[in-house]
Amino acid sequence: MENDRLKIGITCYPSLGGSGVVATELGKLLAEKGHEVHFITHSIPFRLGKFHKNIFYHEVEVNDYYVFKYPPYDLSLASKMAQVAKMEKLDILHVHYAVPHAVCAFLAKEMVGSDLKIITTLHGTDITVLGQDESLSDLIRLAIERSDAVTAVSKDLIRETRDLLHIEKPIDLAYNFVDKRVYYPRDVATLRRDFAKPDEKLLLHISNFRPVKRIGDVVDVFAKVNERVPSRLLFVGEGPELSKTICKVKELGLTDRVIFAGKQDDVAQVISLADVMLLPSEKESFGLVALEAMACGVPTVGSNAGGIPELITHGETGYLAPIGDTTQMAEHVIRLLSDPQLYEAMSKACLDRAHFTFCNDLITAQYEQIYYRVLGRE
Ligand code: GMT
Repeated sequence: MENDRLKIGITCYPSLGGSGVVATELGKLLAEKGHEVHFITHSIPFRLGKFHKNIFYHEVEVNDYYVFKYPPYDLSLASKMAQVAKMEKLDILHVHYAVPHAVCAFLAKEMVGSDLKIITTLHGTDITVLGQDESLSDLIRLAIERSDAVTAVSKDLIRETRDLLHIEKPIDLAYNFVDKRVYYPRDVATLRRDFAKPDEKLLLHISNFRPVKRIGDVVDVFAKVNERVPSRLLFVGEGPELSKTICKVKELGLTDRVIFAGKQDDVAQVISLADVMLLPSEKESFGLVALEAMACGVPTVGSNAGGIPELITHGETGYLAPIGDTTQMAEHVIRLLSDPQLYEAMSKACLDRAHFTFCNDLITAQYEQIYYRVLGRE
């Protein structure tokens, strides 16, 4: 129905990890369903890919006038949001992160009027920011309270947001998702020979190498596994902990067995090379990379932090252990890699769970329902 076609503005960090990926993929899927999607960001989202007739991009330019000690990005973003909302007659502004994006959306709505509805998706980072600067709590609370709807990517994040910010407002649960047309087990038999010998297993870790990812634990788990099961470790991504990790690998005499591949675009192909994904994070509101692995039939072994247990069912689609317990994590990996029947069953369970529970169609429909609800068009 023409009436159902929405005009949706999306703001996210276009170059940042899981939240940027989810926001961009959601925009692409909404556009495929016939909605008009306007990305309002400081640069083109890195996963935007091919040109699509329903997708528009509006660049936020920051005024670097010399009286400003700090160029006011947030104000430029709020003005751009208001400008695009008026010009394109947006129904919805869907922002990812309360600070600063929901605050900017709130300002934009003040400029445009109450017909513009704001949806804020929390990815956990606001809570991390709060941990570093408590003075921001009133601002984060305002951004959440003034949104027309708020979603979070796990039950754990909803609980944490309520506990830390004392928010009464309902928060919808909308899990992250993967596009099943992109994330499936790829045929990488030939490529795999470049990374591991036929009798070796390949362990994988993908992240932005922030301290919260506990990369040292990845190396420790690998070292323990490699003593019993000949293996290699593939690291994808880069960030603040990279050089420390390279040093640790060297100290443990594992340089020949560890590959640092840096940032990679074709994540599904890289994941398909691996036997196990390692995710021993200290904090993880969801753990999108574990879902990407699951959708390629690769089980994750990691910590039980935050929302990870909502994604990975211990013993069915992977194994979880307390944060920092690298011995238990290594034992799980060894058991999994030493039992082909167990591995096959788990890999199949991964595919089923990813495609049924975290499927793009399901979650996109959930977001659409929220949009129609706030617009009173249910
Ligand atoms: O984990 C990061 O460092 C990146 C961060 C982001 O903003 O993209 O990830 C957060 O959002 C992802 C998408 O919802 C989640 O899958 C990650 O678990 C979450 N990271 C943390 O909670 C540490």
